Amino acid sequence: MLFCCQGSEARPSFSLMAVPGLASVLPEHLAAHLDLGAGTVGAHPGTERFLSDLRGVFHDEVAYGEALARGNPLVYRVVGVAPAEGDGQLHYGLGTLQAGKIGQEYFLTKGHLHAWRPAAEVYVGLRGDGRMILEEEATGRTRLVPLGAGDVVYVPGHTAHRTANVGSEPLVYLGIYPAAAGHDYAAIAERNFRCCLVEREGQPVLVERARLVRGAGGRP
Ligand code: S6P
Ligand code: ZN
Repeated sequence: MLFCCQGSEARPSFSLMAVPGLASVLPEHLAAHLDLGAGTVGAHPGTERFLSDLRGVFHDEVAYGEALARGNPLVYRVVGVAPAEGDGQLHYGLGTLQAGKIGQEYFLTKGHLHAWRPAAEVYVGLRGDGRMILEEEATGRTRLVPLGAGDVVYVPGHTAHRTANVGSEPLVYLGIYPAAAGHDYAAIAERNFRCCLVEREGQPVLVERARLVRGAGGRP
C-alpha cells in the first residue's frame, strides 16, 4: 500500500482512489459533522446562490425584477462533499434553502438532471418544511413530494429534481448520490421545469407553467 507523508502523518494519496476499502478515502472524509444552523459540513466549502444567480428560474419575471431591485438575498447554499471517486463511491451535499417567494412562487433551487442520467439520489429532510418537484425527463410527468424534517425522498434516475421551501424557516436537507452522477443544468436552463410551485390560499400548489400568465404574480 502506498502512502504520502505530510510531517509525521502518513495518509493515503488520491492516486490510490482505485484501492478498495478504507485506503480509498482520506481519514478526514470518513466522518463529518453537520451544523444544521450554519448549514456547514465540517470545514468543507460551500456554493452560494443569490437571487441574481437565479434569473430565468422563477415564472414571474416582473416580480423577480422588483425583488432584485430591492436587494440580492442569498437564496440557498450547498456544501458538496466528495469523499472518494470511482465506481460504487458516493458523494453528498447539505442544502440550506431560505424561505421566501417571488410573486406567488416559493424560493427554490435551480434544479438539474444528473449528467449520468441513470444516477438516482436520496434526499433526507433535516429541518424546515419543503417540497421536491420531480420531473421525468422523457415524458415531463411530474410529482410533488414532501421534504421536511424526517422525510426521505428517492429521486430515480432520468428525473429532473429541485427543492422548494414552503415554510417560514430555512429548509435544510442532505442529498446522497453516486460519485459519477455529475450535474446537468443546461437542459433545465433551456426549458425550465414544466410545473411551478405557487401559493394558493396559503397552500403550495403545482401549476403548469404554460397556464400561468407572465408578470401577473403567477396567477392563471
Ligand atoms: C446534488 C443534489 C443537491 C443539489 C442542491 C442544489 O445532486 O441534488 O445537493 O445540488 O439541492 O440544487 P442545484 O439544482 O442548484 O444543484
Ligand atoms: Zn441531484
